[in-house]
Amino acid sequence: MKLLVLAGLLALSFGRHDPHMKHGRTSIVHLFEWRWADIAIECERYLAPKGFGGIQISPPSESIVITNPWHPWWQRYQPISYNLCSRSGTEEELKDMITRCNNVSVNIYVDVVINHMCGAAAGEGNHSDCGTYFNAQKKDFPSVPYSSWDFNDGKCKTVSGEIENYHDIFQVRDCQLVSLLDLAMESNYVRGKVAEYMNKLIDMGVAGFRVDACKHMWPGDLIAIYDRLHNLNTTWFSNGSKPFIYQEVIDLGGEPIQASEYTGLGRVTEFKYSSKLGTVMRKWEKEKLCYLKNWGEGWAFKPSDKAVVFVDNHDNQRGHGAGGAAVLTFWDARLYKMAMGFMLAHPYGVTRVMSSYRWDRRFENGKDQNDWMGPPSHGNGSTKSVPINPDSTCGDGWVCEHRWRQIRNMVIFRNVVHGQPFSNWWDNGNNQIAFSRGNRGFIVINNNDGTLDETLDTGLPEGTYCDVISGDKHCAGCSGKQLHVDREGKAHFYISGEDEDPFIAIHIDAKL
Ligand code: AAO
Repeated sequence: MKLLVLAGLLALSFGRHDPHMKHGRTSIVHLFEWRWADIAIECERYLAPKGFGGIQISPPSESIVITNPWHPWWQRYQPISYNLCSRSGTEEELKDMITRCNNVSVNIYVDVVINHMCGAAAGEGNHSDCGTYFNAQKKDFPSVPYSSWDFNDGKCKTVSGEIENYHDIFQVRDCQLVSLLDLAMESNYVRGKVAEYMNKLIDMGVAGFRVDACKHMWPGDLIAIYDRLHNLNTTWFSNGSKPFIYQEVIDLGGEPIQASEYTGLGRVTEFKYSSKLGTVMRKWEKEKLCYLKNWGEGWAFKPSDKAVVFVDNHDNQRGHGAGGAAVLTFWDARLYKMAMGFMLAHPYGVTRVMSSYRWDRRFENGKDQNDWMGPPSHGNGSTKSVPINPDSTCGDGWVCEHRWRQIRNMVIFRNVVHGQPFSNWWDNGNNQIAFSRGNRGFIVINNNDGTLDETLDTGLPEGTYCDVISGDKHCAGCSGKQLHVDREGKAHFYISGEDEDPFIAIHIDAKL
């Protein structure tokens, strides 16, 4: 009996590790700062046809509005109410977007900011997305409502009231993260309010959550909240489905709080993946691609079924959070595409693709002075919509990495090889590697300066294949390189070290 109860409990919590993606889709795209109306149409015209499984959306809760600096992106990490009213749009628009994306089987995962409200110095008034009144000095958020009772101050033992030392687990959980008003999660009332907010989103049809700043909340408090969450809406999800939970816990080692404290509750964001992959691709710290042979748990990452992985995220692409200078972003397009190619071909983790906007980077003393800049905006600070160019890229400062051919086609590759084993590894002892995913896909990467000129075991059935990095398969043939796999599964690959994209990927659905 006891065993049965335990098995039941395990099954319950395991449910939160499942992203519930449909039709064998496998990847999330983070449409950072996109408006709901743009996301809705992107689901229908692009994400569903190209096989994206879900979207991480920016926090939908009403936040403070900051004008100095001018509407920084990070104002959205300072909620002042749980009204679904933000610079991405209204509750109606959010609802319409969730419905339309679900109708084409693209899941929505919501970035929820529940650890804190706005900064302690935010003042008083109605400088919020939708004009809701709050008073940060008095810790008064009447629209939730929260009052001074609902914050942690009594528990925090630092003089400043802020986290001063990440080696003290009590400070990290009970004090303010960068002076953000820290909610008292052990309070039944606060737990109830947070769960109410998340349940409203679940009932609207979202598939799960990216939970912000989990390191700063006690795992026990989080369990108490997750246990109150509804099952997913049965209009789109099977009966009894638990919301997918992935928790932002930055664990690069060296701190007492470890991501493993949270992996029983849901998945965690594996930051080592981002920082190490950048280091390897840049060949820093004597790293080489050939060392990627045991990538994953072999690199001291969390178990694959507990991790969400990414090459960069909205913080570390601009020097916030953690990962350091090694992190690759769209600014380093050549290496970035290779890193994305590797990530999407490799079986480890649930993959998240970043979709960014450009900003005016200005480095002084090694720091980007404009790391605060918000999304492309009109003069009044409202976010611009995303225009699509005739060549299917995005305009007006939106980067849309997810629409880059090399990345989009590797998202499809990952779906095609889903569930297939990592096999046929080859390397040259240096920065040239190749591997297959069972008998469905094969990738070759040349990060040496010299040429790769090799005949390799692909594991694929005989035939001619279209390289989905240099082109696309279409009805008339292939717009990129063509590769011939012989009866033994061998094919010859030639990749110059000077190629704009020095890698090749072929899969069974790109067989000509
Ligand atoms: C803004 C202003 C602040 C102001 C505040 C309140 O910038 O000056 O005090 O408003 O008025 C975002 C922005 C913040 C912004 C905030 C609110 O990034 O700049 O503050 O919105 O508007 C920690 C947390 C992690 C957090 C990360 C940024 O653990 O949860 O800081 N990420 C999330 C979001 C993020 C958001 C928030 C949380 C807040 O993704 O967008 O902030 O909602 C160490 C620790 C990490 C810690 C970092 C940075 O990392 O381990 O836990 O992350 O420090 O403090 C090596 C180490 C690595 C270390 C790193 C940096 O790499 O290996 O462990 O160095 O020292």
